[in-house]
Amino acid sequence: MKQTNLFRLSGFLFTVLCVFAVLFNSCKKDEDKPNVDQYEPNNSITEASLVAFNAEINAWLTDKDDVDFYKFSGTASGKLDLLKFMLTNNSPDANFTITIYNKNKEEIAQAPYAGSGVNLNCQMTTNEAEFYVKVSGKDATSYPANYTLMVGFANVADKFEPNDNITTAALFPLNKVEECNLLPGDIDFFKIQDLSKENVWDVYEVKLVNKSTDMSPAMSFFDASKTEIEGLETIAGQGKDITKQIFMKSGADNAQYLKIYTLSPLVTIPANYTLEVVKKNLNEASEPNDTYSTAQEITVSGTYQGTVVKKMGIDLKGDYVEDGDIDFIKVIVPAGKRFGFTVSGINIKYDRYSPVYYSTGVPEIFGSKNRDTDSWMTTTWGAINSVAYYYFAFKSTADLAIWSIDIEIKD
Ligand SMILES: [Ca+2]
Ligand SMILES: [Ca+2]
Ligand SMILES: [Ca+2]
Ligand SMILES: [Ca+2]
Repeated sequence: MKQTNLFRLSGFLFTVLCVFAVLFNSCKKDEDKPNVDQYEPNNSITEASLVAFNAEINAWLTDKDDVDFYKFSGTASGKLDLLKFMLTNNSPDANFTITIYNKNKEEIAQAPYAGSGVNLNCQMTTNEAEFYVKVSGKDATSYPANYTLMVGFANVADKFEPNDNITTAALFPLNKVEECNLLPGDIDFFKIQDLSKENVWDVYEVKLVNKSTDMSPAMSFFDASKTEIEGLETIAGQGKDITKQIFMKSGADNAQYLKIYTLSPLVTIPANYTLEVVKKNLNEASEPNDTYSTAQEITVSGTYQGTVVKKMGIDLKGDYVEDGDIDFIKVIVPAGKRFGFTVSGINIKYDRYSPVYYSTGVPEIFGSKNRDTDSWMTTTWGAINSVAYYYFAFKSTADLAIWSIDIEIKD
C-alpha cells in the first residue's frame, strides 16, 4: 500500500483518506451496460481516456489483467480543496483499487484495495486540477467486472482562500466573526490592518473559536515587513480555542499578518473555526498625537489624562530604541497668565519642552529628558507679555500606562 496520509509532492500537498462502505451492489442491471467499453483502449497512462470532473464513468475491467486509465483536467482555482474519488463496485466479488498520478504522470497515491464487492471512496487535498487515475482490481470470479467512477471537487474552501502563504494573505475585517476552515496541509494567512486613522496604536483581540475536535490550533504573527514577531506564537490542544491580544498601529503603512495552522492531523475534514479581530479602542480620542505638530491642545485649567498604549523600548544607555506610543500635549497660555502643572502616572516618562512664542514654532526639549518614574513636580513660570506654548511628550516603559497632568492657568 502506498502512502495514505499526509505527503508532499512538487510543492503541493495531498492527503488521501479512504472510506470503505461495505455495500454490495445489486442495483446495476445488465441492460445499463453498453456493448463496448467506450473508454477503451485506456490500458496505459499515455492512452488515458479524457473525462470531465463530476462525470459518471460506467466501465468494466474486461479481464484480470485489464487496467483503465482516465485523465481529469480542469481549470485550477488556486484554492486548496478536497478532491473526492468515488468508485461504486457493481461487481459481486471484484476487489478494486485506484492509483492517482499528477499532471506529470508521476504516481502520488494508491488507495488500499477496498475488498471484494466493496465500494471505494477516497479524498485528498490539492490545489491542482489535472490528474490521471488508474482503476485496477483483483479477485473477481467472472469478467467483465463493472464499476462506476466519479471524481470531483467538494468546493469546501472558505471565502478567504487562497491564503496559504503570507504573500496571498487575505485582508480580515475588524470586529466581525467569520467562518473559516483548515484542510489537511492547509495554512491560513490573514492581513490585519486598521485604516480608520493614521498611526494610532491600539490593542486588538484575536479570537479563534475551534469548531473541530481534531484541530490543535496554532497562531503566529508577522509585522508589516512580513518578519515573524517573536514571543507571540500561541498553540492550543485539540479542540481548544485561542485568544491573543496584539498591539498594532493603524494606517496604510502598518499591518500585521496572522498565520493559523494545525499541529495535529485532521480526521474530520474540513476543520471549521471562527475568527474575530476585535479592536479594543484603548487609546484616547485626541490620537494621533505622537508629534508636537499633532499635539492635543489644552487651553483651560483642569486634569487631563491619556494612555500610552504601547511602551517604548529603552536600551542600556537609556535611549528609546523601539517604536511606541507618544502622547503630546500643547498647553496654550495667554499673554500675562501664569502656568503650573503636576504630572503623575505609573511607568510614565515625559519630555518637557522649552516654551515657544508662536503657534508654529518648533519646540526643543528643555534640558535633559525627564525619565523619573512615578515622579511629580509643579512648576510655575512668571507671566510674560506674549502667548506661550508649552509642549509635553508622555512615554512609558510599560504597555497601557496612564498619564495624568493637572494644569493650572492663572493670573
Ligand atoms: Ca482498460
Ligand atoms: Ca488556506
Ligand atoms: Ca495615547
Ligand atoms: Ca499617541
